[in-house]
Amino acid sequence: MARYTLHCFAQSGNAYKVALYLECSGLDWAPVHVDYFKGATRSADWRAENNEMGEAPVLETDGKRLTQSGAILCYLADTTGQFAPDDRTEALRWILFDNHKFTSYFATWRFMKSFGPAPPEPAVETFLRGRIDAAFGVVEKHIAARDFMLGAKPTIVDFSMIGYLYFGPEETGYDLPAQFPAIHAWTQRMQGLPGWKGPYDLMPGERLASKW
Ligand SMILES: N[C@@H](CCC(=O)N[C@@H](CS)C(=O)NCC(=O)O)C(=O)O
Repeated sequence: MARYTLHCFAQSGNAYKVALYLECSGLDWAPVHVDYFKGATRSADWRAENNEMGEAPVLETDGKRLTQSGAILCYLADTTGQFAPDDRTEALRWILFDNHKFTSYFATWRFMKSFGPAPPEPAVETFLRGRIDAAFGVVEKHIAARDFMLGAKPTIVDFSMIGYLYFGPEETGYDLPAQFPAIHAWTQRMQGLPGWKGPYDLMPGERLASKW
C-alpha cells in the first residue's frame, strides 16, 4: 500500500493541488477515485468514513484522514519539508485568499458553466465573472513581479493556487495567455517542475465534455 492515498477525481482542481504536490515531490502515493458525479460525496456513508464536510480531496496517511487542500499541503510541507514556505504566515495569507476568492469563484463558475445541471443565469455569470476578474487581477499584479507566489522558489502556495489553471478555455471560458499573461507565465514555470502532469493525466475518472 502506498504511503499516501488521495481520494480524488479528474475534474477536481482542489484534489489536483495535492496530487500535483505529491507527484512533484516524488512521494509514494496512489489515487482512489471518488465518483463525485454519481453523488459519492453526498452519501452519509462516504461522509462518515471520509469527510463530514462532503468534499474531496481526502488524504489518507499514517492512520489519519486529512481534508481541506490547504491544510493537507501545510501538513505535507511540515512533515516532508518539500516546497515548505520560509514564512508560514505569508503562506497562509495566500492560501486563505485562494480558498476564499481565487480558486473558489473560478471553480464554481467552471463547474456551473461546464458540468452543472443548467448554465448559469446571466446575473450569476456577471457576479461570478466580476469576482474572478478582481481576484485574478490581484494575482496578475503580484506574480508579474516574482517567479512564484512567495518569491524565487515554488512553495505549497503555488500548488494551492494553480489548482484550476490547467483546465482549458473550453471548460473555463477564460483565455489566460490573452487575459492574464503573467498568471499564464507562472503556470508555465510550474509546468517546468520535474514530475509535472496535467489534472486529467494525474487523477482517475472519465473525461467529460463541457455541457454548455
Ligand atoms: N476548500 C476545499 C474545497 C474542496 C471542494 O470544494 N471540493 C469539491 C470538489 S473539487 C467538492 O468535493 N465539492 C462537494 C460539494 O461542495 O458538495 C479544499 O480546498 O479542499
